Amino acid sequence: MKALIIVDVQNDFIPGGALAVSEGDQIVPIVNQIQYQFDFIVATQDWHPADHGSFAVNHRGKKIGDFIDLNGVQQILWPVHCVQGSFGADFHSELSRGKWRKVFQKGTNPMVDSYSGFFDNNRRGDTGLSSYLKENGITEIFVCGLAADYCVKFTVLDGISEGFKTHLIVDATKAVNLQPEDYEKSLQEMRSAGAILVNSGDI
Ligand code: VGL
Ligand code: ZN
Repeated sequence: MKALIIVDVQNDFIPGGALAVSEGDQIVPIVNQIQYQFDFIVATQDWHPADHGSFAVNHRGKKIGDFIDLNGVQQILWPVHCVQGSFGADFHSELSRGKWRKVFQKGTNPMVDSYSGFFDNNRRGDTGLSSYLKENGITEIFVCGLAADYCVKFTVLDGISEGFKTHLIVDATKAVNLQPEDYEKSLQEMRSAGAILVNSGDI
């Protein structure tokens, strides 16, 4: 059985938000449309405490975009975003949520970032998403949301390594593009790892 995973469609990743993904709002009607094709839908939510180690303000003398070592894992520093309970952490107001089975929150441990909806960046923390899908007979996943070059990419890569037949819905994602080529590179990386790239109209 197939499942749709909607990654981090939250106000802070939408134009006007703290970590805005350009044109991020344009995927919302597409994601709403896709949901009609699925009986099994889950979402992920970036959900950081204010003292999270990925925020540049929490490191004296560091700025956004700098790299640090965060407990042995290389970490790029971000603006403050998706703080638990804030407006920025909320889902986009026009995103349909009526069919969602469960929301998996991630990035709650201040000592490690978590891009993937499955595991922390050090692969120790587990959100429970993989076992939840497997317990429900899911063998095939379709991933969409924000951002293509971070949380969507790592969710796709972990989905493959967890043994799911994994699809990326290309027209239902947008990239941060810290470097202009990051979007293309991440598509390439997902494709070579075994992801199937589809458009929403093909599902
Ligand atoms: C994300 C950077 C930091 C994402 C989350 O959802 O892609 N990117 N936190
Ligand atoms: Zn984050």
